[in-house]
Amino acid sequence: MNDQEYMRRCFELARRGAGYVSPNPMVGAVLVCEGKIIGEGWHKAWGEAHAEVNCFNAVAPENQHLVPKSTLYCSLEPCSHYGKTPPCADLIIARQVPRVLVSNTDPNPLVAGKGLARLQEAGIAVEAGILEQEGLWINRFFFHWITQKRPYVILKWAQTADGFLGEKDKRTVISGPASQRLVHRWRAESDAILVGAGTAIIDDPQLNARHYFGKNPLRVLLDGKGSVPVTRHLLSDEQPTLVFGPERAGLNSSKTFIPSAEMVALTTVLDTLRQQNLATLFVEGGAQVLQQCIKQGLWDEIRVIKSPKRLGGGLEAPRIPATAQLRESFRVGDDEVSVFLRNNSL
Ligand code: AOF
Ligand code: ZN
Repeated sequence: MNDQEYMRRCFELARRGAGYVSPNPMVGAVLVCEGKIIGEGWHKAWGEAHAEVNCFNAVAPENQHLVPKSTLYCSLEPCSHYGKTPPCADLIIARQVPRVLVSNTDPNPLVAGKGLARLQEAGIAVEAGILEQEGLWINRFFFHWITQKRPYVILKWAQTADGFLGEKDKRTVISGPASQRLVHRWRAESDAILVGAGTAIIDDPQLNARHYFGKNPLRVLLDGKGSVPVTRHLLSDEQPTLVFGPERAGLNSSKTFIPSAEMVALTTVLDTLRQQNLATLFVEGGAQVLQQCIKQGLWDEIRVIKSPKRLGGGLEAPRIPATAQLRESFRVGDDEVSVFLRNNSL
């Protein structure tokens, strides 16, 4: 295997942390001695050990003597700061690894090149930029979080082939069962999920990841007028919901209210989420909330599921902004999924 292939392995391992590490990056590490992988690790959950630590810990006792002859591949620059764990750069130096290859440097101001510098000062051969674009893509939420200091906003909707979200004032099933699974994966990989009052009333969604695996995102409801009946899932079940709107009596303690204007300001929502370290927001509707996000430029990615069904009328789907860049398009069952990006440097 060559350097790129080992780095791809780091990315695969890193992805295992999806949904669990935010707002930290997903990071994978692989230790290679004479063409053989002797250790692999990844950052498994926020606040827990970094990828490098897990990688060293995975080396079998009989291979420990090989560590000072190995190359460490790491999808992100090893850290140099005391955070919730000690600096990985110090561990790498202590374990006498002679060579370290990374994909991305860490934009976190606490690290930002200092990790690589420390390794070099200790005489370690260092190379950065291996599959850099892939690394930036995989960790786009993290890079956005560090540089923009607000959650990465993903808009999602399902529409018919003739451009409708559904019939007016009626729950309409548009996408197929395979797309539903994909949506639940997207939910599991998001920190928070947002809907407006109309969707909560008409669709009564649960907004959890029950058809996939992994954690459920924090549900966020815009209910400035307090019009959502307390019998709806978002207000009545056991899962937490953050509600922007007037407090309602008699609900269980998993519901939190934030007083707001009748027309809840999206910037206030994003600010509140940022303060709670929630780095990704998945917006599932309805039409009005999606339109507002687009109008105010508060989006980073749009995921559209297009079904072959036709409705001939109803609630119109939002228009994709002219500046959006199509990143990928693929079929899921009978549906077509398209992913658009705002930032075309990715
Ligand atoms: C690494 N390896 O696997 C990760 C790194 O609060 P802490 O101590 O967990 O530090 C979090 C920061 O460390 C995070 O913002 C990012 O800069 C870096 N993440 N670094 O060497 C890892 N996850
Ligand atoms: Zn670290």
